[in-house]
Amino acid sequence: MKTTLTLTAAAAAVLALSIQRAPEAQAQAAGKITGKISFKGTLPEPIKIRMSADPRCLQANPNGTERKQIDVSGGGLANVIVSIKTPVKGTAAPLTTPVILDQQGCMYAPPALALMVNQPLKIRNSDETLHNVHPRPVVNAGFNIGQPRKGMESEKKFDKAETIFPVSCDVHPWMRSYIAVFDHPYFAVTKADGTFEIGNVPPGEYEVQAEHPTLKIMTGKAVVKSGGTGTVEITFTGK
Ligand SMILES: [Cu+2]
Repeated sequence: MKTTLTLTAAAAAVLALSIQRAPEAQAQAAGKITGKISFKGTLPEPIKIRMSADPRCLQANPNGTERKQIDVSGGGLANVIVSIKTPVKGTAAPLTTPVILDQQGCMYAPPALALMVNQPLKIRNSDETLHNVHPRPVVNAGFNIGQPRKGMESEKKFDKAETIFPVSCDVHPWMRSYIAVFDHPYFAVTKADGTFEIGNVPPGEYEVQAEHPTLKIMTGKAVVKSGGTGTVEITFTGK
């Protein structure tokens, strides 16, 4: 009887110690995924834009402008929306900081953006002319709003995850941006040099997806160790 009691007390002590130590031993620090998305192949000619249809737009771009469908700098591909494709354990906090879609010089800035479900999209008119904002999602509800004056802002949200879809302006048919919506916060848009960083990623092995507005979806793999950086390089190829 006495032996049993002693053992029980020892077991309890071990148990208490393990409970005390458990959070530290199991703590897995979030890491990140970084990398570069590249493009190899023949680049299509940029779309030439003449803005004579709207005197205010013409004033902002007297010599016209152009929009690159595939924007490559030093081999790096800009405006690629990179995200984790495989499910991520745990529930990530929603993103609440608004993402801005600006209309400036009768062009959209940025040319591509990504949002988490229900993250605010702030649409701004920085031009002295009428713009109308017309996203064309398939899964989410679309909308079509006019912004007749400079300085106007509208806030919108998309409540479902959806792959990349276009936004256009019915007044200025050359205007184009692209939006993707995710049900998690693990995404980023590549910078001008094709690089990206997805932060606060729990340790794990991930399939990484790269979506470009006019190219087919590509994937890669990244491994994130506790507190570490997983890297992935994905190359799109043209015709
Ligand atoms: Cu417009």
